[in-house]
Amino acid sequence: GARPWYRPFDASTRSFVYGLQPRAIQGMLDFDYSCGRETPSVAAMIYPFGGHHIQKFYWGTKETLLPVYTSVEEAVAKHPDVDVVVNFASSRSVYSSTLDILKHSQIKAIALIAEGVPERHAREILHIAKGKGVLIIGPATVGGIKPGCFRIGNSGGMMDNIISSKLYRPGSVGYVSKSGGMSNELNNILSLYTNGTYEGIAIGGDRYPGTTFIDHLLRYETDPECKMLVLLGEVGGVEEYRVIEAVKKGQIKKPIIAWAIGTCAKMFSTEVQFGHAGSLANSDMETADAKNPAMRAAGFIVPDTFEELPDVLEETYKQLVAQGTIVPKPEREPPVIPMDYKWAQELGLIRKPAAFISTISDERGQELMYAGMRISDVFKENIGLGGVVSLLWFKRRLPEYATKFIEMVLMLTADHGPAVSGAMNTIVATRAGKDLISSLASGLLTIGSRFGGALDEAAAMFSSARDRGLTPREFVDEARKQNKLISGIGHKIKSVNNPDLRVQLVKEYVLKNFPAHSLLDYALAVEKVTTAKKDTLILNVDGCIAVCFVDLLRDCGAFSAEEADEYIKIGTLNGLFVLGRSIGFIGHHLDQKRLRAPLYRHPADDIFINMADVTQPRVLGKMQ
Ligand code: Q5B
Repeated sequence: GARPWYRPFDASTRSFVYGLQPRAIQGMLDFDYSCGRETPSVAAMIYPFGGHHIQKFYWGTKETLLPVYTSVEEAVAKHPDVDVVVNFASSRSVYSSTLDILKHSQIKAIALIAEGVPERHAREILHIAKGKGVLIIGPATVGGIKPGCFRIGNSGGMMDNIISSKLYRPGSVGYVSKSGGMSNELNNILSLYTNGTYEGIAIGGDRYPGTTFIDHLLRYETDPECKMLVLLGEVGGVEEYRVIEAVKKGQIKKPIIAWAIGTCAKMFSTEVQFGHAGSLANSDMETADAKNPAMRAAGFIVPDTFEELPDVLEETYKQLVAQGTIVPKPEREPPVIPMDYKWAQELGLIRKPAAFISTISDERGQELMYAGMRISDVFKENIGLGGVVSLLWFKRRLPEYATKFIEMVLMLTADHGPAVSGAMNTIVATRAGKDLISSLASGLLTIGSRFGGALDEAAAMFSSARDRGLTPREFVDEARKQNKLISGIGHKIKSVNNPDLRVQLVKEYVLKNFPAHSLLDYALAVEKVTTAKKDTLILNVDGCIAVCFVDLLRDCGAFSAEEADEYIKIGTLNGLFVLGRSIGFIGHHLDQKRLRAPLYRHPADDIFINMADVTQPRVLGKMQ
C-alpha cells in the first residue's frame, strides 16, 4: 500500500536509478544487504542510450541482474512497485528527464543529483512536483539516507563508513543538512552520542532546492518513530527562519538541536561564499552569526560552538531515554559486507595463486617490455626483427650474427611459389571466399613433417646420430633399417643438379659467420651419402636451417647445453618456418583477392575415381 506522506522511504522502498551509475547502484545494493533487506532497493536502471540490456551486480556474496530500460514509460510499466527515482542525469538533461518522470503518478519521490541545474529549471520542476505531491530532493545533493531502509545513491559514503556509523539499522534522530559531507560527519557523531540516525536528508547547496529544511523536519515531526530533530544549517539563505517560525507556532514540538555553519565568515574582511551556490549571505540575517542566536531564542537547542554539538546531542538523547521517549533497541552484530576482490587485493588482505604464469612480455607499466627490454630501446638499439624474435622466443639478446641469421631464415622461407601444398591450400581457401585469417590458417595447418615442418625432427635426428658417434653412413643405414625417412633430407624438385639456392645462401652465411658449425658439417656428410643414392636426397631447406640452428644454440655462448636441448625438444625450430611462410601465405591470399579469383573446383579428370577399389572393405551379407 501507499506509504504515509511523512515516510517516503521504508524497508520495502524500490527505486529506479536514472543514468548508468554502476558504482552508485552497487553501493545502494551493499547498503540494502547490510540492512538485511530481502530485495534490492534498486529495481532497474533507465538509460535512453545503448538499448535495452541487463547488468550484473553483487547481492551479498552472490550476483543479481538488473534490467536497463531505455524509457521511463517502459520501466514504470514493468515495475509497478517502484515509487522513487534517483536521477543522476547531468545538468543538461536533468530537466527533460525529470519532467518525463513526473508524468508517471506512480513516482512519489525524486532525488536530483546534478549540480549546476539552471535555477529556472529547478523552480519549474519544483512547481510541477508540488502540484502532483511529489517529493523532490536536490538538485546538487547526494540525496539522503534512511538507515535500515534506503540509501539514495552515494549518500553515507563508503561501506566502512556506513557500518561504523551503524546506518544498517535505524536510530531515533532525524536530521537535515545541506551537504553530503556534513551528513557523513553527522551520521558519525549521531552514532557515537545517540542511538543514531533515523533519517538524514542533504537538501543540496543550490539557492532553490526542491525541498528545504522545513519540509523534512515537518515529516520527522509527524513520524512517530523519529524522536529528536537536528538542523545543520549554514550561512546564506533564510530557510532556517522558516523552521524558527514552525517552532514558534508549535508545529515542531520535538526537541530540535541546531547549528548554522559559517560563524567563521566574519573573520574574513570580504564577503564569504562557502562551497554552495546558496551559501552566500546577502544580508546580516543570512549570516550564521544571526541564525544561531535566533534559533536559540526560539527554543532550539543550540550549542555555543560547533565543537559542543556532540555534548548537546548526548544530553538531549539521554533525557529522551530517561523520559522513556526513546527505548534503545539491543544492538545487532554489524553485518559483514563482502569486500570486492579488487579492493581486498589492493589492501593486501588476500592472496590467490595465479592461474597463469608468463615470463616474456609485460604491458602493465608505462612502457611495453619484451623480455625486460623497453619497446623504445628495441628501436633505439635497432635490434631488428631477429632481435625481437630472440627476446620473445629465447628471452635474451643474441649476438648480431645470430639475429641476422634469424632474419635471413624468415626472409628465405617467406615463400616458395604457389605450388607448394601450404600455398595451394591458402589459395583454395581464399577462392572459396574465406577471409585472411582463415586462409592463412588453412595454409599454416598444412605445415607438417613432410612440408615445412621437418625442422625439429631434423634437428633431433641429426644431433642424436652425431652425439651417439654414428658415422654418416651408419646414420643413413640405421634410418633405412628402421624404415624411417631422414627429416631434412629430400626435395620434390630440388636436387644435386638443380640445387636449392636458399640452402646455398644459408650454408655460406653459417660457414662465414658462425663460431662453430659441426652439425652442419655432419649433415653435409650425410647428404653426400644420400645423394649418392638419389640426387633429390639433398639436405633441404628445413634440414639445413635446423642443423645450423642447433649449431647456433650449442655454440653461440648464449645457451647452456640443457637449454639448447630443451629448445629443440619443445618445438622451437618449426616456428621459424611457420613465421616466415606466413608472410608468403598472406601474400597469396591478397593476390587471389586482387585477382578476384573465383571458386576453385579441381577437374574431375585429374582425379582417378574407382568405386571398386580393392582396398575398400566389402559389406557382406544382408544389409541392415
Ligand atoms: N627418400 C621431401 O619426397 C619429400 C627420404 C628418403 C631417406 C629421406 C621427402 C621427405 C623428409 C621430410 C622433409 C621437408 C616429401 C622438405 C619443404 C619446404 C619446401 C617445399 C617445396 C618449401 C620429398 C623417393 C625415394 C624413396 C624414399 C627416399 C625420400 N626422402 N630416404 N630419407 N628423407 N623428406 N621435408 O620427392 O627406394 O625409391 O623407395 O619426406 O625433410 O617442405 O619447395 O616443395 O620451401 O616450400 O616425393 O622446400 O624427401 O620422394 O617420397 O617419392 O621418395 O627417396 O624412401 O626411396 P619425394 P619420395 P625408394 S622441404
